Amino acid sequence: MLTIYSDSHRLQHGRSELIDGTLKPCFETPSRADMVLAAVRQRDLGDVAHPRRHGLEPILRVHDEGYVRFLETAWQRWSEMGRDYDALPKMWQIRRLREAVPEHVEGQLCYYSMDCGTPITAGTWQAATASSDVALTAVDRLIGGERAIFALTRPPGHHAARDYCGGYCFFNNAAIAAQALRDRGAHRVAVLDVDYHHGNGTQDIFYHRSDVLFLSIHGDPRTEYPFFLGFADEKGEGEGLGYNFNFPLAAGSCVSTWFFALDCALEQIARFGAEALVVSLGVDTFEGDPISRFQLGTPDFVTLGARLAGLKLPTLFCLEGGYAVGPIGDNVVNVLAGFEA
Ligand code: Q9C
Ligand code: ZN
Repeated sequence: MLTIYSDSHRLQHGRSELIDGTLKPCFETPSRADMVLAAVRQRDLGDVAHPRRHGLEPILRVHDEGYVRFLETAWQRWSEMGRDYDALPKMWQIRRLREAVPEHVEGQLCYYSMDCGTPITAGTWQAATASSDVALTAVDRLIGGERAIFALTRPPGHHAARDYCGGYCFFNNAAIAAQALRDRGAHRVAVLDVDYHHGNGTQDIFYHRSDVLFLSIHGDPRTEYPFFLGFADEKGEGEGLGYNFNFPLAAGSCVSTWFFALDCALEQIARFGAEALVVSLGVDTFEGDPISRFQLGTPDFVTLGARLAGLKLPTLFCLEGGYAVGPIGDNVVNVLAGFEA
């Protein structure tokens, strides 16, 4: 399987996130992508190609222009105030506060974010646009006739909604790819999110649409991040009613429970008649993940890949989460190798 990869991911290297009431070193690190690339090479998955630049147009198909311009200018405006540490928001536009977009960069940082774990740094814009270019180049190759492509996207994307960042995500690579597939002729596209966390951003982007089916298997938001979305009764709205499926599973759920949910999701994708599949591939479902609580073992990821291959669809894998850095490469490559076996 071909991998698309860019070194520019290293430009996103946040210092800290607010976790358990204290600033801790970011879990989302450059070493994650380095480890995945090393495993791709070591296990001979296939060629590794660099992305081609696609510009902002395909990003603006799913993201709000004000949000995109904010990300483009945020670091410069922040650092002009004499700050050289990461930009993190410290309050939000909660109930009964005014909804207008603030003028000041600090207010905008709060307006365009969902949490305190997603630092904007000097290299964020370049890394995030490169990550989307990785996904879009994978789309080019899929349209060109490849059966499956691995987009080694970092920073990840699935928590980024139309107009906010969060959960270590800035641009929603999987959503941008799904939209690009639609724009280039696929009538129905399914996005399956197997990351431990609900793909709130992807759900947000496609919630009112029937041409992109979104399905997510994740830790129950009653106890797990992102808390405010990902419940089973979110089924889509308007045209999109019946095209959104959430499979929240209790934290600590066993492997067979997880695979039962996967079977339900695959059945819906087949029923929908998808012409292409985008997989938001987080491996934070791993038993050893430091911030998540499912129990998949390294060999289970081979099974996941094999089941996905059973759909017999052109498939684009986008990397999302996975924070057990040592095993992340084997876990990811197991999915891809299982798909190809
Ligand atoms: N301060 C992905 O797996 N954890 N994102 C809560 C917030 C955030 C995970 C900490 C988890 C986000 C792509
Ligand atoms: Zn995750």
